[in-house]
Amino acid sequence: MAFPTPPGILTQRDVRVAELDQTPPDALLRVYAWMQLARTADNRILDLFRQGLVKGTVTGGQGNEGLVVPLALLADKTTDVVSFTHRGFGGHLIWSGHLCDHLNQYFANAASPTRAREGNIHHGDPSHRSLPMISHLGAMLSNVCGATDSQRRLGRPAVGFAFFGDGSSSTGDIHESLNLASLLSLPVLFVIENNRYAYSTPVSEQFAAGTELWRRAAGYGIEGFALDATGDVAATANTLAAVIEKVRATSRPVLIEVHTLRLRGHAAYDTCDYLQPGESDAFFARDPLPKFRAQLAATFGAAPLDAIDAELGAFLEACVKTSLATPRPNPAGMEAGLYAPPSAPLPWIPSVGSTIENRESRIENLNAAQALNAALRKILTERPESLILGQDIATYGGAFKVTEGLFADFGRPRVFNAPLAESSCTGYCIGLALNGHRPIEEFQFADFSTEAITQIVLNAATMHFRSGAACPLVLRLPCGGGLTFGSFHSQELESFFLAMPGLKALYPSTPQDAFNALLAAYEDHNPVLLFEHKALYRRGRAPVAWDPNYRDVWSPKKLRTGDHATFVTYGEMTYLAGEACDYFAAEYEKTFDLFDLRALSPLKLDAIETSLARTGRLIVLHEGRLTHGFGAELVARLAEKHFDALKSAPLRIAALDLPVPFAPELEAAFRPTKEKIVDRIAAWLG
Ligand SMILES: Cc1ncc(C[n+]2csc(CCOP(=O)(O)OP(=O)(O)O)c2C)c(N)n1
Ligand SMILES: [Mg+2]
Repeated sequence: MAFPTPPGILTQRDVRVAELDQTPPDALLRVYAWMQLARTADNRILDLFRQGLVKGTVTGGQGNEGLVVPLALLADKTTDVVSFTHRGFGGHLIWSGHLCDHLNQYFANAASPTRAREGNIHHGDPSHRSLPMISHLGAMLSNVCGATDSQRRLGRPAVGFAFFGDGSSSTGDIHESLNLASLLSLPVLFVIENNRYAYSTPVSEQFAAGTELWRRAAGYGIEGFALDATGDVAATANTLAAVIEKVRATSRPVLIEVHTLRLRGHAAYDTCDYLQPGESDAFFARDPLPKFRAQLAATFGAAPLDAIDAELGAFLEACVKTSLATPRPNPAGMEAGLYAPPSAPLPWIPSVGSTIENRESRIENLNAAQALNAALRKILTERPESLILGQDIATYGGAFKVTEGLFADFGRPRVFNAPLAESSCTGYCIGLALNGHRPIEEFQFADFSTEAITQIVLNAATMHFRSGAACPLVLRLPCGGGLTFGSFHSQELESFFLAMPGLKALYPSTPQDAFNALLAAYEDHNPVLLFEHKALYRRGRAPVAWDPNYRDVWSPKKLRTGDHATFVTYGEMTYLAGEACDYFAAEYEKTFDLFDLRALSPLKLDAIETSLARTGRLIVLHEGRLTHGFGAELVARLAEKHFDALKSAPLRIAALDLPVPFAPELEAAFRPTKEKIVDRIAAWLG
């Protein structure tokens, strides 16, 4: 459907600093027009919500235009990075797209930029570096850090704009992101939209240490200051222009606390009964828009402003009409949209290494840690968009020495130590990935990935579904027990993560599969969890060769052939399962089809199904806990489909439903061991 032609004044989306000082200051009319459009459109959306035509939560930006509009006009939309908050409608209008695009988002219709899969103001335009927000406040800051760094790594003089409210300033991600930006010297302008409320809670109930939030900047070694965006718009624009240029020139982050307003309460449904008598009137008295209009009328006369208002009003109504007439969304294709489309194989040099000397398909005798190291080295050598980060991975080579030597050979900024900030580091990786880099993040232990749960399962994993943008990340997760590391360094988290949609997951069990899995995960356009069992890192060496079929690691591998049952496992358990198979072949003359699953998401069960249809018996073994464990899904899927072929109830062998206990005797009782596996299967065989 054709969109109405915008009024001429909206064809310009930029204001240059020099324009602010011109006489007469024509650029200020442009600032006014965008502020007025943002205000009237926000008000119109509120009306449409009340009419039942807009669903969800309508959190208007009325009162925040004095900040967001000048800033968005001053930003370099061809280079800079932004993530607006739920008060940033005016910024969205300026950054990219047509008013109809943004209204389509609110109407959640077929033309919505999120394909109606996300609502309210949770859209952006990743291809123009406007990063779509998730509800979880604080989460977007590190994404802005990553995408801005990505721009700088590509040689573009970008500035990132990371907005957050006074309420959001209490989240842990804010601290992590400010520290990370300072540490990495990222040119990000952190903007606190302090409207003195978080929903109904005033700042006095949010902070004990006063409300001069900008003073926190000193704690991060960065500049900070306060700014009132409810006063003179031109003065605000001048201050913003200066700080933007400073950040651009110095590549140092700055924190500004902007005093702003939330004229219509938190959201359309807000009763506002927590406000003091007269407080709302006082907000409206500080509203910058009428003051700005009066100031411009004094310079230009009322006529040009009246003309702008009339044109904008007509345009807004025409856009509402167009968007309302756009068809409702169609659920067809929704499931296919979960993942980014398949990637073409990268043009890898066909060898384990990448140097001129070893370009033939040489076979190396490596343990799994060395195989992963070789794959990382290959990726860093051949793929300029790659970088790796994690705690202690640089000089030290990582807790398990998987990254040994890489820092020495590739240096910063390709290989660097991350601070203990899993959430912001993962968010930073998301930002990098959205801008074309392909980061590989090592978690020191898989257990610590719970610190980044929002970024992994709600942000990265949902990215393609809701925004259409690819988010290629590899998250390396040293997992598993048996090493007397206790509850917080031994867990198997696959079913925990994979209960959420949008993640891929590989769990290699051999050095060759580890090498292949890292290449396959790296070139995938989606976030991929790479589970690396710690006990397998040094379990023994095996030949690792260049394997042109490295992508086969996305399918199960048949390890043994037999008749009596189909035995499915993965990770370290493949070795115990193999020993159990030997035992039953020798002692019971019973043989099993044994499969190493390798890919936990997406599941490709065809070969296993064919086997099950033949054997009629299913054994599933995994190291993680039984209840809600990965085996529950496998058994359910396979039994649902092949119920008629089953000759007996499937057998699930897993860990006890307990935290991982510490002492070796207790851990042995907790985990599947060869003896327990044999006993369970023997009892099952009857
Ligand atoms: C982490 C998180 N906790 C709770 C919420 C629910 N919530 C949505 S908006 C909001 C208030 C946010 O206040 P502030 O950051 O000051 O932004 P404002 O709405 O005032 O612009 C809350 C509590 C959320 N979105 N994210
Ligand atoms: Mg607030």
